[in-house]
Formats: sequence, structure tokens, C-alpha cells
Amino acid sequence: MHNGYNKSAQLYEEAVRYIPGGVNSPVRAFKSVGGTPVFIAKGEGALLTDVDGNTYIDYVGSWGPLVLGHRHPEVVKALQNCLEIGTSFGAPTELETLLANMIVDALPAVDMVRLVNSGTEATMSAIRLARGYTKRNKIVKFAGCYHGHADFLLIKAGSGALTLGVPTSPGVPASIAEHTIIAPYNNLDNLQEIFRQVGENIAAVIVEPVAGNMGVIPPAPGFLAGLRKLTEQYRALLIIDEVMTGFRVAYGGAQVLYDVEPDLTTLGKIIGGGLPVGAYAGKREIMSVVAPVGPVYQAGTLSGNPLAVTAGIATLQLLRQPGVYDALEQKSSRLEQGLRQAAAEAGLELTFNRVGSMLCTFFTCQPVTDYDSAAKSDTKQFAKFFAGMLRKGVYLAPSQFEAAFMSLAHSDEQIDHTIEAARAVFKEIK
Ligand code: KE4
Repeated sequence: MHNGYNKSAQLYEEAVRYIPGGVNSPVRAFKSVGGTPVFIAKGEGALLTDVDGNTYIDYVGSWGPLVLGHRHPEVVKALQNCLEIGTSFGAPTELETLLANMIVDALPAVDMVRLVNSGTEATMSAIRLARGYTKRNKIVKFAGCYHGHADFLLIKAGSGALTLGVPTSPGVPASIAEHTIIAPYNNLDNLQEIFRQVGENIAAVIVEPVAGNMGVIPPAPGFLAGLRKLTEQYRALLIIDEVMTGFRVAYGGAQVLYDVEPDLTTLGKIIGGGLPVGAYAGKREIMSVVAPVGPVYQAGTLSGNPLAVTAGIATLQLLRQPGVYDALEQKSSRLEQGLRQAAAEAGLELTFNRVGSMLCTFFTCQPVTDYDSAAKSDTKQFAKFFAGMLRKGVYLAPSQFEAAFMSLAHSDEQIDHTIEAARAVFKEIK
């Protein structure tokens, strides 16, 4: 039985008076699916409870960090213990070295790590470092990929901006945007031509190794290896943005899964275990250019604070246990197969893309391999799917152009409930 959304609606009315759109990140506003956001009262395991007492099986997981589910007991315990010593000192602690060490151990391409507070800070800093190291200005990003909201990256950004239909955000001076080149994802020929023309001026290519901000799009066979070869040929850096895929698609990330060695890696989400942590990391020779060792400046009041780092350490310690990614794969495959069957029974021709525990149901019958093919999705039909699933107690990302995230906390019963809900909703919206 659904309790309706009265309390959420009331809180939303209040929130919009003090916070733009009533939210602290645009995609949460339900703009692309209609209606107003539900306000959350609590998370536990795979479940969210809203302020009206409705419970939902959660496939957003705070947009990726909660691969263990909400309030994993060992993460909660670690945080409670940390509170006995403090939250932030603005001075080095052993914990930061421990987390850096865990990341170095997990990523063969990484010798050194700098912790920051968000994925945006990580990518912004990595690009400044690449520009400082190569003494070049141009960067290449891929249409539909999202790397946070730094000015030079909000150029046809995927998440948020794409969802809001604003591919290039106002407020980005042309003098900044002109150094960012947009290339089509999964298209090496086009990138080869870009390098042929301006390769000597390119500081870095930044890529989502599995695109997760235009829905989920796997790298085409050879795409990542081709990026590596091209950047090496022109002495540009390859930055692999693993903010979403890091410790999500494999222990370490997509660079481990696809065996590609970037010059720099950006991380976030899971390495903070639900608290604000980001990182940029890479080879010692490059990271040694970062202040205070080298001249490339980057700083942060709360970077590496013990409380956030503790959540990250506890999370990675649990993720490196044997069998974790097999369990995630089994749960995610169960969901994917069930959704495929439910769609087929309803006579709906949909496209399902999945890499590990990142999944997307595209409302298009065409293969989705890049921004243009993703954009062909029927967002109105997705909106109906989203609303129907919400009413049946399944909380999906409020946008066609996001990923659904499976967690270790999702039980087979909850996955089967999701499939049954989709079976009914697919029939309703056909
Ligand atoms: P944050 O600054 O939001 O921590 O990270 C930015 C970022 C960087 N790189 C990738 C690959 C990302 O996916 C993100 C952030 N992802 C979005 C979800 N699609 C965050 C959700 C939001 O914007 O509210």
C-alpha cells in the first residue's frame, strides 16, 4: 500500500524557498521525469524510506557510492570509532596514507594519490596537472560523458546538463570552452583525425571507461586501447575518469577490467563509502609535479579528513574480500535477465546495457553506443516507467541518462520484486 507523497510535497514547497530547485544537485529535482522529488527519511541495506513512510528498493545508491548498501554495519562501526578521535584536523593522519596505499595496491597504473572532496575536484585537478605537466592547453572529452562541473568540462556534459537538455552551461566563457574538444564516444577514427590536426596541443584526453552519464555505454572493443596508443603517440596524457567505475566494475576499476594503463586516474563515490572523498592519482613522475613537491597548485580544507577516509577504508576493505564482484555480477545479471524477459513479454523493444553492477534500460530499440544513439531514447516513456516503478516501491535514477546501481545488499527477493514491478509497468506503459 502506498502512502502518497503529501509530506514530500510539503517539504519540497519549503525547500524551493531556500535552495535552487529545492535540491543540492540538479538531477535530484525529477525535472526530466516530472513530479517532485521524494524526501528521504532513512536508508538501510538496499532500502530507502521516504518521509511519507513509503519504502523503496534503491538502485541509485547515492549515485554510486553505496555499493555495500546503506549503513553497512562495519562502515557505521568504523565511523563511530573515528568519532572518538575527531572528524578533521587539517593535518596529516595515518589513515590518509592507508587509503592511498589501498588505491595504489588496487591500480597497477598508480604510484601516488592526492585525496580531494569530490569527483569534480578530482577531474578539475587532474586536468590542471596534465596541462601543467605537458605545458599544453587543449583537452579532449567525449560527447555525453560527464566529469563534474568544472567550467572546461561542462561542454556537452552528460549527467545533469544532458538530462536538463542544456548541453553547454551558461557562465562558461568562450575563452575557456575553446580549449575543450568534443569527440564522439567509441569512435577512434574521429579521434585520430583530431590528433592529426591538433595533437601537439593536446594536454590530455579524459574518458569515462564505461560511460555512465548518458545511461550505461560500454567501451567498444579496442576503444580504450586505441586511446592509450593515440595519446602515447602524441605525448598527451590519458586520464581515465573512474569516479563512477572505480571499485564498481572491478576491485580497482575499469582500467583493471579492460587492462588499460592511464597516466592519471580520477576517483570518487565508492572510495568515500558515502562520505565526500575524491582522488586523482597516477605515475610518480607526473604526480610529483603537484604542490608542494612541484608547481601545480591544488588544495582543500577537508581533503583526506579522517571521518570521510575512514568510510572509504572500511568500504574498500569489504570490497577486497573474495567473491564480492562475483556476487555483484550474479545479482546484476539476475536483474538484467528478468527485465529483458519482462519487456519481451510486454512486447516492448528496449535496449539493455550493463557492465557489472551498472545497468541502464534504454527506451529505444536501437543499440546505444554513444551520445547520439542514447539521445534517441523515448524520455517520455522512460518518465512513465520511472513513475510506475516508484509507485511500486522501486527507486530508479530520475533520468533516462543515468545508471542503475546494484549493491551487495540487494537480495534475490528484492531483485525479483523489481522484476515483477517492471513486468506490470511495462504492460501499463506499452
Ligand atoms: P561529483 O563532483 O558529483 O562527486 O563527481 C562528478 C563526476 C565525475 N566523473 C564521473 C564519471 C561522474 O559520474 C561524476 C558524477 N556523477 C553524477 C551521476 N551521474 C553525480 C550525480 C549528481 O550530479 O548529482
